[in-house]
Amino acid sequence: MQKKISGFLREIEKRNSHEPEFMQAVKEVAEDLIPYIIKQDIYHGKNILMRMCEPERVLMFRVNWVDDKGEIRVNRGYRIEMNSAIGPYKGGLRFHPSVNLSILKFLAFEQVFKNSLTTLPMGGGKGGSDFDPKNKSDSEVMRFCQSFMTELFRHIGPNTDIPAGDIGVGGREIGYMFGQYKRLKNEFTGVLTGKGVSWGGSLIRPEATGYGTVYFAEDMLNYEGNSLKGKTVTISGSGNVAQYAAEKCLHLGAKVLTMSDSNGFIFDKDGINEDKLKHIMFLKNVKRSRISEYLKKYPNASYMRDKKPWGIKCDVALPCATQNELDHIDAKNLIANGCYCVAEGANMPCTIKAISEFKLNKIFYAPGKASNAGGVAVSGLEMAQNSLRYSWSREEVDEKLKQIMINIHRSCLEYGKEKDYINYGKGANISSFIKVADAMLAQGVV
Ligand code: NDP
Ligand code: 2IT
Repeated sequence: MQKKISGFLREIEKRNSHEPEFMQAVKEVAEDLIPYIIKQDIYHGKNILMRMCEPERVLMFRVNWVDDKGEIRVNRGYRIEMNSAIGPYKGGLRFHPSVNLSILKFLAFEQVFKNSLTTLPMGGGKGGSDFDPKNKSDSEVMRFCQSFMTELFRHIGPNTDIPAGDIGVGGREIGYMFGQYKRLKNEFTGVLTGKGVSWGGSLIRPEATGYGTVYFAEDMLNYEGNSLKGKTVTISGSGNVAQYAAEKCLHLGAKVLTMSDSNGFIFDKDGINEDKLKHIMFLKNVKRSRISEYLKKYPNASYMRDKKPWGIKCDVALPCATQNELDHIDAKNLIANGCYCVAEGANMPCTIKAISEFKLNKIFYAPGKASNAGGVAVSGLEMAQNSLRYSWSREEVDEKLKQIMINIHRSCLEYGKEKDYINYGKGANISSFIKVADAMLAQGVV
C-alpha cells in the first residue's frame, strides 16, 4: 500500500515540484484515500484522485495600482478554479505577501473537500494576491481592490465562481471588490460572499468560521460525555476566525488564555473575558494595530515576542492563524501539558508530523476542512438567500450553522471510527471524497 501511495505522490510531484504546501495537502489526503479507493470497485482504475489534484483552471494576472505618493505598484493576482463537480467554484481570496501558487493550490484543494462536507452545492476554488494590506491607507486598499477586480470580474459570476474573504480580506475589501464588479457588469448579484448585511450579506457570516470551529470542538467533547464548560483554551491569531472562536468559547463557559499575531502572543492568566475581547476587536479591526498593545490596557497579561502560544498549559488548543503554525515540537509540548483536543480554525495549521503526534497520543484532532467549514457553509447560506432575494434572521442562520457542524461531525464518525480512536482526518477525507467522486463519475471525463 505504501508503495502505491508513494508512486502516486511521485506522479503528482513531477507536475508540482517547488509547491511544498500543495504537496503537503495532497499527501495528507492521499494517505487516507488511496487505501479506500483500492477497495471500491466503482472508483478503482478511474484516476479520480489524480484528476482532483489538477486544477480545472489556473488564472494569474497583473494588478497595477497607484499608491498615495503617486507611484505605480505591481502585484500578482490569482484565482485557482479547482473543481466544479458539485457546484460553482467557491472559496476565499487571500491578500498577504506570502501568497504564491503553492499556497493557493493547497487552499483550493482543501476547499473542494471542505465544501463537499458542508452538504451544500459548492465546488472549490481559492485566489488572492501577494498584496500586503498592512500599513496601506483606505484609499490604497480601495484602488488595489478595484484593479484586482477589473481583471477578475470576467472570470467569476454567481453561477460560475463566487469568491469570499480569507487572510487580509474582510468586510472592507469585499465591499470595494463588490462595488467594482457591480460597476463593470451593471449587475447586482451574489457574486461575492461576506457582503455587508444591508447589501446582500448574511447575518452570522463574520462569526461563522470561529463559531463553527468551537461548535465542532464542543461536538467532539460531547461525544465523550465532556464539554467546553470550565476548560482552558489557547487560541492563535487575532483576526476574524480567532476573534469569533474566542467569543463562542466564552459563550460556552470556557476560559481563553491566549491570542496572537505574526509578531507574538499575549497570555492572560485571568482569562480574556468579553470586555477584553471587545478591546482586541477594536485594536485589530478598527485601529488595525498589533496584539502587543493589549498590555497597555491590561498590564497583568504578558506578551511573548516572536513566540507561539503552544507552550501554555491548556485543555483545548485552537490554531486560528495560518498554515504550518503548529509543528511536532509544539504538539509534544501541548500533549505534555495535558492538552487533549485540537480543532483547526485555520487551514492546515498543523504540520503532518504534529498530526502524527496527536494520533499517536490519541488526542482529539479535527482537521480544518471539517472544523472550519462553518465559514464557507454560511457563505453557501448567503448564496441561497441571495437567490431567494430574502434574508434569514440571526437565529435561523446560527441554527443552520450548528446543524451543519453536527452533520459534519457525524460524517467524520461514519468513516473515521477506528478500534480505539476517532480518526477525524480520515473520516473527513473519505466522506467528502465520495460526494465529489460520484459527481465526477456521473459527468464523464471532462
Ligand atoms: P485575518 O486576516 O482576519 O487574520 C489572520 C490572523 O492570523 C492575524 O492575527 C494574523 O496576524 C495571523 N497571521 C497571518 N499570517 C501569519 C503568519 N504567517 N504567522 C503568524 N500569524 C499569522 O484572517 P482569518 O482570521 O480570516 O484567517 C485565519 C485562518 O483561518 C487562515 O488560515 C484562513 O485560511 C482560515 N480560514 C478563514 C475563513 C474565513 O471565513 N475568514 C474560513 C476558513 C478558514 P497579523 O495581523 O500579524 O498578520
Ligand atoms: O477557507 C475558507 O473556507 C474560507 N476562507 C471561506 C471561503 C468562503 O467562500 O466563504
